Amino acid sequence: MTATDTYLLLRAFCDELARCGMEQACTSPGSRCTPIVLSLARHPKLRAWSHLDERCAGFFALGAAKVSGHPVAVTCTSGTAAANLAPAVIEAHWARVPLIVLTADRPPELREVGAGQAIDQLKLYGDATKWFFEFGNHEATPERLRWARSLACRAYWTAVDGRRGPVHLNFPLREPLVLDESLPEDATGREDGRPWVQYDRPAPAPSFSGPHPFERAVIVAGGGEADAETAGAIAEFAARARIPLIADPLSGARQGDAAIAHYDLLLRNPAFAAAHRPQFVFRLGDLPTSKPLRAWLASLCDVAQIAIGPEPLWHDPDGVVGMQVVTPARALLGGVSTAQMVADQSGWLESWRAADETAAAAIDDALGDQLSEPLVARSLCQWLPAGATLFVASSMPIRDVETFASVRTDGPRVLANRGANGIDGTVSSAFGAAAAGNGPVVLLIGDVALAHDIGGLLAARRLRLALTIVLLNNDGGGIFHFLPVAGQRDAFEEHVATPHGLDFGQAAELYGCGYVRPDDLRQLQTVVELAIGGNATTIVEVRTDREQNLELHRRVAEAVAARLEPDNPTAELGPVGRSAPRPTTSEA
Ligand SMILES: Cc1ncc(C[n+]2csc(CCOP(=O)(O)OP(=O)(O)O)c2C)c(N)n1
Repeated sequence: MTATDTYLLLRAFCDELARCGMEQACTSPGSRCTPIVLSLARHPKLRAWSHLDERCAGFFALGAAKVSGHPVAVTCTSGTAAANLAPAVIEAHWARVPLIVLTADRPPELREVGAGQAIDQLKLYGDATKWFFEFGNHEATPERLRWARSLACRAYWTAVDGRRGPVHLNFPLREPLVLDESLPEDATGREDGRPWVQYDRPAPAPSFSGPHPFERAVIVAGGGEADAETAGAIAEFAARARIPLIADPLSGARQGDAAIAHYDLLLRNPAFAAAHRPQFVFRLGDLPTSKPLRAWLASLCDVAQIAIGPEPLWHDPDGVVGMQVVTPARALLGGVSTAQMVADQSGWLESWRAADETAAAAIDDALGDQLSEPLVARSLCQWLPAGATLFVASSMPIRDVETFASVRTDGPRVLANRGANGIDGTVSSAFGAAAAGNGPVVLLIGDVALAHDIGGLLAARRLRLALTIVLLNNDGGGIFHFLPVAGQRDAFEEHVATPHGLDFGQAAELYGCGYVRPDDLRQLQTVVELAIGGNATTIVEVRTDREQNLELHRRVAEAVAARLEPDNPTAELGPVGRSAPRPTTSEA
């Protein structure tokens, strides 16, 4: 077996991934991975993005796969390099994002004998991958080349079929790792650029045998199935059926006449929650983050709750879902006849809508026009054009976008890494989204998350990618002020809030990014508009204060409660009493 055999097999394998529809790959340097890196980089139909850090490479691939909808390959050398892909692989598993992970490895004779960079890479990512395969070492016979092509198709189709997710192939590679001769022309693929194995799973005809008509129904739409057409179809169905649509921005469905934006603040109010008790709940996609929404759904244990999606997600921590309808929401909703809907809902939707508008007015009054974390989140969702992508970091940014974004039909696409809710890799994922998409990408991120993936900024200069990074810098983890741990004064600041005092202007300089610090809302709008119209990466820093942020969230919740119940301005605020909205504690 020669280097030529290795390269012929890898060329056929990568060619097949491209024929199936893969457009992008991420590489990282090393010796052992050289044949894989070169095979990906040299394929004329693949765009290979080079990274120094495997953790960044993995998260970049994840962002690119989210935006393109196609699997993205990521490769690295052996040893801890492969372990550094684990956070992105785990996120991809939980978020149902197709990745094709190609790790280079020592051949068997160099394992467990003291050779360098040799760790156990077999099934390294455990159950986080849908499929693991050890490629082995082979001569590039016609049979083996066909097998390599078929194997690549299997990797691709496995990643996208059913519940999407990552697959892992491990390649033991023997020296020599570079070619000593040039490869012959490749004539081993099928004609017309077709994949070796085409794959078809005909969609089942949609039929809905669930309960109907849907009197006093609500739809809860979360992230996960967020292609624009599905989101539009959900919004259109809800408007037609007069069903309130509780839409997480990650669903893309916070649009149209039935969308309810401020459910987090509305459902804090027990009187509202009780008066708006539904008879049916249709749950689409992931469970949204909002704690009051989750608590409300959990309290509806005697209500018919029906989860609908192309695969069962089991997002039901409280065991209240009574039916799983396994079909794409879009196909199903399109098949529901008007006879199954109730024409007269006696003001059901109107009542939700009126409350939502009341909440929106209260929010606007309480926030005013002073730069604050909620106002930045709300404003970005109002300003960004259709065609833009807003990538939102975990912690308070995702919660503020969920709580404060308005209903908007031509809004930006909202993406986040919410599979495992990590703050890691967010900068890299946003760059991946910028690499794979067409429109401008804006990243809304806290300072700890930015510091965590500061190396991701390398993509700005090395890969010449444009990203507008709106940084909410409260010098630490602001989310923790909302949690009981904030009372543990002896250790809170140092060990939980973790202020760092970083000067992000210097980071911008180091990584070759633009840097602006707007003073007010109008300036922020101007710099964001300029930045998204340009072709460079810019950090737009907004300084905030963690304590004041907590206080502001509390004031907004009070303002909404007072507006909903004008006779009782000190009304109970729901699960968190009179304190500010609380994040899901188990997560932070
Ligand atoms: C990889 C990872 N490590 C730790 C956490 C726990 N965590 C949740 S939020 C948070 C702080 C985030 O701070 P920042 O990004 O500044 O946002 P803010 O809380 O100020 O909104 C941390 C450490 C996590 N979610 N993921």
